[in-house]
This record gives sequence, structure tokens and C-alpha cells, in this order.
Amino acid sequence: MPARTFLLLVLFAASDLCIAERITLRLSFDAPATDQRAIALMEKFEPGIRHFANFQPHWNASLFRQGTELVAVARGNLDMTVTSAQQLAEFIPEFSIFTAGYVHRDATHQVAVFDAPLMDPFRQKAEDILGVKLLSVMYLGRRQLNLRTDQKILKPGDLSGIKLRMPNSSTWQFLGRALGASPTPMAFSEVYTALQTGAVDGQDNPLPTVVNSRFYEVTKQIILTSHIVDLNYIAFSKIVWDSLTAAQQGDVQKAADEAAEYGRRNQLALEESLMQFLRDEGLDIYEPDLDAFRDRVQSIYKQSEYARSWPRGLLAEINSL
Ligand code: KDO
Repeated sequence: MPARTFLLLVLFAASDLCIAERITLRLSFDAPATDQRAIALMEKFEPGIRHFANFQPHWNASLFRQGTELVAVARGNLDMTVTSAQQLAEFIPEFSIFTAGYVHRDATHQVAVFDAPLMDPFRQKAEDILGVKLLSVMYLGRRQLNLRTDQKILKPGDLSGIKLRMPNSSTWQFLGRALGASPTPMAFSEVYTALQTGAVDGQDNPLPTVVNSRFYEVTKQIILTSHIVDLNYIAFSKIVWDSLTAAQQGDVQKAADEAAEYGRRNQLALEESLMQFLRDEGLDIYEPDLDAFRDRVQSIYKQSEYARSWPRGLLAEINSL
């Protein structure tokens, strides 16, 4: 074979054009493409795997409805998703410790918890029970109350009778009640219209979400409860993972970590800068009696069914990190 032909063959085999061993990774995510976590996946995860995989993201829950993604992965109908402790807790009760109000202190604490040995049994159960590998923790942010009504909310008792939309999972409904509100289960995609029509009195999400999904257009105030420093996990099908070479597994893990770190930095910056933007849009933003909220929420969780599923000493270990 002439050297020139051989060289061309080698170049072809090493190039992206060599489709023989390329795989496709379909991801279903309930966030819009303009969310920092989605941007991070496109800017950091996709480039890190494009030498052997076609990344196919489906935003806005356009492929699988919010809350159905984990089962889709477990059944082999989906390769990746960005899931939550709340969704995992539907199948593995002890994940509820990461859904409890006022547990994670901040983004750094979230990473310390995810990287600590205490997380190993959680990751193992997600793999054994759901066939889902939790690659990295993504920072969603400090969830705040966001109401379309304008009465002052200074302590939990002020939320009595307030119809607060919370996501569908049972741990979200519990958090809504622990705050003192009347929680209404609803998918993320329906929240804007529900606020606009008054079907609910409010919702809770971090400031970047309030801006990115334009909830500020249909609400009047934000109460800085920071009742949960929320997170998501980049979740990968175990079946697909086991089909990869060790090198490809390393590339996937590295790309996921880079996306999580990049998204965290950008989300944290947004949380700081958006306060003024929202005030300029006319929203009233203020801190309530944080001790009153924290004391009530933490005592309700400690006495809850959820706490009974938490491995002994785990909350103290999380607090010690
Ligand atoms: C929401 O539905 O309020 C929520 O914040 C829950 C999160 O776990 C996550 O699903 C998020 O929506 C979406 O990614 C949209 O930001």
C-alpha cells in the first residue's frame, strides 16, 4: 500500500469522520438551554467527549417530562439526565437528607459532601437500584420564595394559606409544608402560566432561575429564605458506562467535572449580580427572620419519617464537613 494511502487511512481512522466506534449520548434535561447548567454542558461536557461521542441534549423536558428521566435511564431509554436528590429519594429514601431544608450551607459544602466517603453508599445504591451513575454535583443555587402577592413574609406563620408551587416529588411537598405554606405539586414548565393566572400564589427557585424563566415578570417579591442550597447530579446510564473503554470513562468523568465546576462558578456569579437586576425590575427583595425559618424547618425534618431513613450520625458528619 503506497505510504500516502496508508497515511490518509490513519488520519481518517483518528479523525471525527471515523464513525465506526462513535456513540450517541442522548440527554434529557428539564431546564432551558439558557440555564447555566445547560450552557456548562454544551461548553464543557460536549467538547470533552466529541472525539468519540455525539452529545444530543434535549432541553426543557422536551424528550422526557420532569420527574420521569431516572426511570427512562433505568429502562435503557435514555443515556443521561441532570437529576436531583428529590427525584432519587423517590426510589432511595436516604437521599432525602440532601433534600432537607437548611442542610447544605453553600456550594463549597455541597462539593465537599459529594466528594466525601459518606457519598459512596448513595452512589452505589443509585447504580445498583436504578442503573444510574452519579458523575458530578451541579450547583443550582439558594432557593428563595418568589410570590405574586405582596404581603410581607417575615416568619413561617406568614405563609399560612399561601399556595406555593413546589415540584412534584414528595420531598418537595414536605419542604413546602415545613416552610409553613400550602404546597401545590406542578411541573416546572407550567410555573410561569400558573403565576400569571394566579393558579398559585408563588414558587421557589434560585434567583438565576427567576430571571432565566422570567418569573419576575409575573411576581412582586422575593423573600430570601435560602431554605435549601439546591443541587443536581449529572447522571449517566450504567449500561452505557460499562460499554465504554477505560479511557472513554475517564474522558466522560473529566468532562462532567469540568462542566459542573464551570456551571457552579457562573451560577454563583449570577446569584450575586441578579439581586440588583430584580430590584430594578420592581420586585421587593428582603430577608425574613432566618432563625425562625431555620429553627422550624430543621426541627420538622428531625422529627420526620425522612430522618428515620437517614443512616445514624450522617447529618452530624455532613455538618462537620
Ligand atoms: C423546579 O422544578 O423548581 C426545579 O428547580 C427542580 C430542580 O431539581 C430542577 O429540576 C430544576 O427545576 C430545573 O432544572 C429547571 O431549573
